[in-house]
This record gives sequence, structure tokens and C-alpha cells, in this order.
Amino acid sequence: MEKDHFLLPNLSQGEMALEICVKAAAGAPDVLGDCPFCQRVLLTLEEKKVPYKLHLVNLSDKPQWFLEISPEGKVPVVKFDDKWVADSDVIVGIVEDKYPEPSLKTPPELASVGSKIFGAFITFFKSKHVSDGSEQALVNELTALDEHLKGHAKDYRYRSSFGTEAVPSPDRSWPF
Ligand SMILES: N[C@@H](CCC(=O)N[C@@H](CS)C(=O)NCC(=O)O)C(=O)O
Repeated sequence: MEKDHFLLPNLSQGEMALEICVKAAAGAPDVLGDCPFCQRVLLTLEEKKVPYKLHLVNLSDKPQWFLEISPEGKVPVVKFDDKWVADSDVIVGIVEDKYPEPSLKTPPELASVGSKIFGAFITFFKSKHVSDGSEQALVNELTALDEHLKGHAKDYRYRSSFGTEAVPSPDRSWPF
């Protein structure tokens, strides 16, 4: 299933939309699936207004053309200069280099903010004992992030170019 997304009203002559393969929702081939890695890349493209062409891939029944461009069978993959590139971290890095404005780079001093949440969540999720402290550890990490966000509101909010609503930067709100 393919959809064209052209956020810019017109592509300038010779400008190509990036192609991106992302996860389709289970049982709904036309709907974007619940892959946070894909969503991170899409948010980055949206914020930078990079035009893209979306390929929604059914990960339960991967088509052969997809396995040829993504041998590990993972999404997202994005085509840069005729080469398919995997891994959201790598993709976002390339997008940042190619389309620097607006900058979504995480300042080094903020790189570790929220980085323990995912691990704490997994520990809590797998916990077999209510009183093993994993719930409190997760609450502590979430509270620390909340406090940080409250104290750094200006670093995380800016006026969206789509309107007046302030939205968080996708990269800086990424907790993994
Ligand atoms: N490290 C990769 C992880 C990508 C990943 O694990 N994607 C999942 C979907 S959320 C996937 O494609 N899984 C393959 C499958 O479900 O068969 C990234 O950051 O892009």
C-alpha cells in the first residue's frame, strides 16, 4: 500500500520525495502502525517539511520486494540517493545532515534525559513481585522526567510553523 505525502505545496524541479517504508497497522493495511521507530522518523520529516512517499508494510506477511530492500525485515527503511538505509537513529542522523532546518539535534547535556525510563518500564513490566521496588523505580524515573520538563519548558516548546500551537520536538521528547 502506498501513499504520497507532499507537505510542501510544490516540489521544486528535480526535487524528489524521500521514500520510506513503515509498519502498517495489524489488520488495517492503509493505517500507520504502532512502530515508535517509524513514528520518530515520520515526525522528523514532518517537522522539517521534507516531502516523502510512504510505503505501509504488513510485517505479518512481508512482501518479497520489502525483504530485498530490508534483509532483516525491519522498518523503518528510507531511500537516500538510491540506497535503502535502515535504523531510525541512522536515518534521523542523515535527515538532520541533509535537512538541518529546523535543527532537531539533542544538545549533549540533554542526551541522557529520560534514558532510563524504557529500562525501568521493562523491569516493572516483567516484575513478578509487587514489592520488588520496580514500580517505585519507574515512578521515580517518570517523576524525574516530569520535573526536568517543567524546569526546561522553553527548551522543548516552540511555535509550530503549521499554526500557533506549541509542540514538543520529536527528538528531545524521545525517551529511549
Ligand atoms: N533499531 C531499529 C529497530 C526497528 C524495529 O525493531 N522495528 C520493528 C517494528 S517496531 C520491526 O521492524 N520488527 C520486525 C518485525 O516485526 O518483523 C530502529 O531504530 O529502527
